[in-house]
Formats: sequence, C-alpha cells, structure tokens
Amino acid sequence: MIRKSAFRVCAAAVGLAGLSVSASAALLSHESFETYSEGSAISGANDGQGWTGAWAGQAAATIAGTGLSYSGGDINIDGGGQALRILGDSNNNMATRTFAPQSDTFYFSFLFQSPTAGAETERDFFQVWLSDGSYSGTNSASVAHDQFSGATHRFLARIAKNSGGPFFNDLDTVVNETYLVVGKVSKTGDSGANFDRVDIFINPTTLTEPAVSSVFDTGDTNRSSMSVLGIRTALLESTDEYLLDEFRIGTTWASVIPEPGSLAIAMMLGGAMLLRRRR
Ligand SMILES: [Ca+2]
Ligand SMILES: [Ca+2]
Ligand SMILES: [Ca+2]
Repeated sequence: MIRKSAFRVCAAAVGLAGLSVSASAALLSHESFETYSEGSAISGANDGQGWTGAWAGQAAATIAGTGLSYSGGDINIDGGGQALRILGDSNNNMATRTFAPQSDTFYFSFLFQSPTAGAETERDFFQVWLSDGSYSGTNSASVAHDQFSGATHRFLARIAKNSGGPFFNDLDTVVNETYLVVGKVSKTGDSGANFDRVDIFINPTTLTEPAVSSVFDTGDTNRSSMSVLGIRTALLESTDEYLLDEFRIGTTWASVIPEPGSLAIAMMLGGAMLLRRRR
C-alpha cells in the first residue's frame, strides 16, 4: 500500500515535470536583469536565456537596484531585486535585443512601472515594439503607454503606424504601480504572409489565454518574420523614469506566463504525501 502511494506520488511528479518541460520548450527568451551590476548600462549586457545577441541601447537605459513583481489571480511573478531603468531620455531604439526569428503567432510579456508618467499633465510616451530591425512605426507591432488627456495615461495597441492606435480605456494607470503586459503578435491572413494584428492583455489573471484581449490593433507591418524586441520612449522630461522587468518571448500564452514555481509543486507533492499518510 505504501509502495503504491509512493508510486502514485512519483507518477504525479513525473507528470508535473513533463508539464514543466513542455511549457518551457515554448519559451524562447527570458530576461530578469538579476545578473548584472546595479547602475551598469544595458548596452552589451548578455545574460538571460535564449536570446540571439546582447542588448544594444542608449546610456539612459541602466540596471536598477529594484525589481518588479506582480500578483493577479493565478499569476505570480517574482521579479527579484533588479530591473531595467530608463531615465529622462527619448529614443526610438532606447534598448533592443534579438531573438530567434518567428514567422507564426508569438507572445511577449513584461512588467511595467513608472514613478512619473501620469504624475503631471506633460505627455510622456513609452512603447515596446517587435519587428525585424531598427524601429520605424510602420514595420512594427507594439504596446504603448501614452497620455490620454491631462495627467491621465493609458496603455494602447499599435501596429504598422507612426501614431494613434486604440487605447485600453478601462484602466487609467497609476504611478508606482506594477502592471503585467502580455502581447500577442499574429497574422490574420488579410496581409498575405505578414504580421498584421497585435493583441494586448493588461494585468491578466489566468494561466490560460483569455478569449478576448484588453485591446487590439490591425495593420500590415510588411514583415513576415520578426526577431527584434525594442523599447522606445518619446517626449520625456529629464526626470521621467520607467522601470521594466521580466521580459519573456514565447510561442504560447503559457510560455510567457510563469507557471506555478517549484515551491508550489513541492507543496502540492507534500500535500499529496500527507493525504496518503493520513489514510
Ligand atoms: Ca528582475
Ligand atoms: Ca513629457
Ligand atoms: Ca513627464
């Protein structure tokens, strides 16, 4: 009986491990910023997993000695003790990094916080874009954070254009609060083999993809393959600041949403053992 129980627990462990392997196989790239020196430039930083080159970037993009974390529903992301800081400068290619070229639907995710955007009525613009080279609005799919009116700033979806794109109007962002942003870049078929749709999910709470995104945009990027993640800022004052953490790129929703950690799995197994012993 004891042997049987142990076998069942082992079988459960193997099942969970199998789940873990299949989910991580879909994860292409991950960056937590934990391994770099605080205060160092992001340019040249070359750790993280699965990237095809080092970060390139401007002097305004450096490693911050604070991490971002997120808890919402079934999703818990522990961003550790460091993140990427962008301070007071604007550039189309503020920081960029390459990943394995993707020609089918892919996902990206990151944690976002700003201590300044929305603190005053000045317009501050932030964007994470995906493309196949240097930024031009028309060649990219993106999520942006922009002034809606006055001090109100909101996220928006933007693809294949230099301005505009629909705002996610359910959420006025707040300074110093961390948001989980998930993006899905796909092809509707209306633009041949080119990517032409971006869906943005703000603060999702489920380990499976919601049926409807927070906001989406469509337009022909003229790009059938994408391999560059970039960060763009515009209209910043010298004191404006953004903090970003836990960048992920993957081919499934689950791959860019951290699954229950090893601690959670250990607790589940421990619980199973306890139940068996009580019987
Ligand atoms: Ca981190
Ligand atoms: Ca500004
Ligand atoms: Ca500002």
